[in-house]
Amino acid sequence: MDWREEYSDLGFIVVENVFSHALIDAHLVEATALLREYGAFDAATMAALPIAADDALMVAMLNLHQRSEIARRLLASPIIRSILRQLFEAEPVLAFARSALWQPEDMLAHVDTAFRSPDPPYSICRTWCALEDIHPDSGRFYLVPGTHRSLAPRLCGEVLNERADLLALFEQLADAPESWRRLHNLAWPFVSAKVAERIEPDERIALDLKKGDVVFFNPAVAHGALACADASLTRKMMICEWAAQRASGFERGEPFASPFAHPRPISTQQDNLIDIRPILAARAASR
Ligand SMILES: O=C(O)CCC(=O)C(=O)O
Repeated sequence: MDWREEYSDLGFIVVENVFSHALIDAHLVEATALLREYGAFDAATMAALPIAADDALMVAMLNLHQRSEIARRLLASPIIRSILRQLFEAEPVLAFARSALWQPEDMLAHVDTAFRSPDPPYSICRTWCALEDIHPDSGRFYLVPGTHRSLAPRLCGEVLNERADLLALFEQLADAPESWRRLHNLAWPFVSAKVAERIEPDERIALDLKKGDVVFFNPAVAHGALACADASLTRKMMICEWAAQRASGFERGEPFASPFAHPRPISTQQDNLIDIRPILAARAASR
C-alpha cells in the first residue's frame, strides 16, 4: 500500500530512522538543561511543577525548538519536510514542538482536533518522535487505527445533538466559515472527553519505537499513552504539530506563541473542514 493510502486509512504512518542519533543526543542535552532550570529532574518533580511554572516551561520549550540551531536542524529533517509537503500539497510550518523525558500522567485516549475532514490534502499533522529506544514499561504511545473516520466525525455529531449553542455555530458555517475556529475551540473538549469510553483496550496499537523513529499522525485519530509501569524509566520524545502554510494557523492560542507571522484568511477549502453542505441539506430536508 502506498504510504499516503496508509495514512489516509489508518490515520498514521511510522517512518524509521529519521534522525541522526548524534543530533538527538545534542538536542537532549539542551532539553534536559532547560527542564532542570525549571525544577524538573525526574517524572515526580515534573508532575509536581506548579501550573504557572509548567506553562512557563512549555513556552520556554517551544522557544528552544524555534531558536536552537540544533533543534532547528532536527526539525528541518528532509524526510519530515518531504512527507509533510506531500500530505499538505503545501509547505509545512511548525505550529508547536515540545520535548519530554518522562510520560505524563493521565494520557487517556483523546483526539487533538475536531470538525476537520479526514481526507487529503490535510492541513494539520502531528509527529511523535522517539528520542531513545522506547522501553515497553515506560508508557508506550498508542493509536487506534481508522478512528479519524469511524469515531471522530460521529462524536462531533453527538456533541452537536447535545449542545444547542454549538449546533447554532455549526449551522452558521455554511455562510460564515470563519466561525470554524470558535466551533473547534468550544467543541473539541466535549468531543475529546467522549473518546476514552469508546475505545476497547485491544483496539489500541502500542508502537515499538526505536531512537530516531517518527510517527506521523492525523490529530483526529484517537491516541494516548499506556500506563507507565516503572516510574524510574525515561521516555524521551518530541511531539510537534505542523500546519500547511496556506492554512489559517488555528490553535494559535496561549501558551504557544504564534509561529504564523501573518495569519491568513480562512476558507472552507483551505482549512480542510468537514464538508458540511450534505449534512445541512439532510437536516433541512428532514424538517
Ligand atoms: O505523550 C504521549 O505519548 C502522547 C502525546 C499526546 O497524546 C498529545 O500530545 O496529544
